[in-house]
Amino acid sequence: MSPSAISPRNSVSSPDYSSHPDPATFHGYDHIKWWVGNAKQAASYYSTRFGLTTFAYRGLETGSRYVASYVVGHHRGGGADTVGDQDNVCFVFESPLRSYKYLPEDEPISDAERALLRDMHDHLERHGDAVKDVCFTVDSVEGVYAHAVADDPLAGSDNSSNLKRSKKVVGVQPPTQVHDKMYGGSVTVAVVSTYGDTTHTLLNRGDYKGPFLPGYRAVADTPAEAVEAVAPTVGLQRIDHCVGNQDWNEMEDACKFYEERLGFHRFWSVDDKQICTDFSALSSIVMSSGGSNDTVKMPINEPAPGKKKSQIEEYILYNSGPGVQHIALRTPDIVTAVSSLRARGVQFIKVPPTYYTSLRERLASNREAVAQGRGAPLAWNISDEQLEILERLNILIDYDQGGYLLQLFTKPLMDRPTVFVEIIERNNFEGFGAGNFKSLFEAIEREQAERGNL
Ligand code: TYF
Ligand code: FE
Repeated sequence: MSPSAISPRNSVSSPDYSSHPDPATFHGYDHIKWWVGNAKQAASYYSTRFGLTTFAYRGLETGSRYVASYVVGHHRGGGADTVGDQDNVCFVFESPLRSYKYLPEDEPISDAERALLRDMHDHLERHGDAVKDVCFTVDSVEGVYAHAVADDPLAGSDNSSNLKRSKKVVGVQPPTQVHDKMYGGSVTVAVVSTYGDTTHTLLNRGDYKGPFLPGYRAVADTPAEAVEAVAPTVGLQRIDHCVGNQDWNEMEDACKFYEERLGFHRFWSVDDKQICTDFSALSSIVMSSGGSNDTVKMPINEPAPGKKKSQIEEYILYNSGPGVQHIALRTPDIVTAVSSLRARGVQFIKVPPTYYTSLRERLASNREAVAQGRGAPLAWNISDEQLEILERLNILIDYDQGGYLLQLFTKPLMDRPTVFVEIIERNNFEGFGAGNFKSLFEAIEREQAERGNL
């Protein structure tokens, strides 16, 4: 089918919040935590390539004996009012500082620290460098957690609810208040598990006054400042959405988790007839936190039958199961962002020149139809000069009558073809680039072929 025939707007169903906890309780993404083999180098990579800074740290120097943790994002003075306020991009990179298997017998380590070391090493063995946790800021950590873990099989809470839920245990860490000695104030956190080994931290920053979270210290990132002094500004604004890949026939259960346990609703969906190339297909449902703002969007993908191995199957193979596939970072100016990211050595997926030929044809036929009195003019305009710039930077465009989005996808960011980043600029368009799916997936398939994966 012609790609632009799917209008995301038409598929947005009106949410029904009647049986769910107040969805307005989700304020947005606070940060995304990665478990990696070498957090020091990963932090340096994401700060210097993506124009971010390491602004908080926890490790041997701060009394953290088993885990090193670097907080990378925009440092704008610190404190609860600047971190986690949605107008921010924040990644946390963590690595184990010690072996799990080869600790000395008399190592003075707590059971909790030992379990964490084991989980980190298991995660690294199974997934490689990967996203571990997507943290949301919420009004009531207790309220969201209690609803999420109600009738958890092992959590011991009441099973009288008539929600038919999976047998999976969702509660990982019950709501806990954590005080910070150095900066003062406390936060409330809880953790629930979602698809694969991925978790969601629920966070309320309370009256905490420090740079990130209790236990962290503010740090200056002299190396990133040195790069910033010579490299062009990127201008990433916030996390727009974060997508999870599922294995065959697992999408529905993953979506039900967000509906039943977190009170999300289905914002938009496409099936495998709509997202396909000649060789592969996938289905996708966008889960959203709802409320007045829909600030948290967690799209869920699953593979669908095709002639060759789809990008989702390749991901599932190399990630050894479900996990976070891509993180979309929003910018108000994608031309500046992508020019700067390219100048900093970030590599993007390539679409062929025919993509722009066909886009120009579609725009021209719309203008012709309007001139002949058939159909309404688009509410926006991209000039020929702007189109040329977008083509030169290989940026993708999707649109409807009312608005448009500009987007571009990096190549996988690690050796395993697993996680990548999307750069996105939205102009009165809340959709998900359906008009680009075919060209994008064909471009991804060409890269897959280079990896010998078709
Ligand atoms: O925002 C978007 O357009 C993307 C599209 O495997 C997408 O989420 C969907 C599935 C996929 C890669 C990109
Ligand atoms: Fe996306």
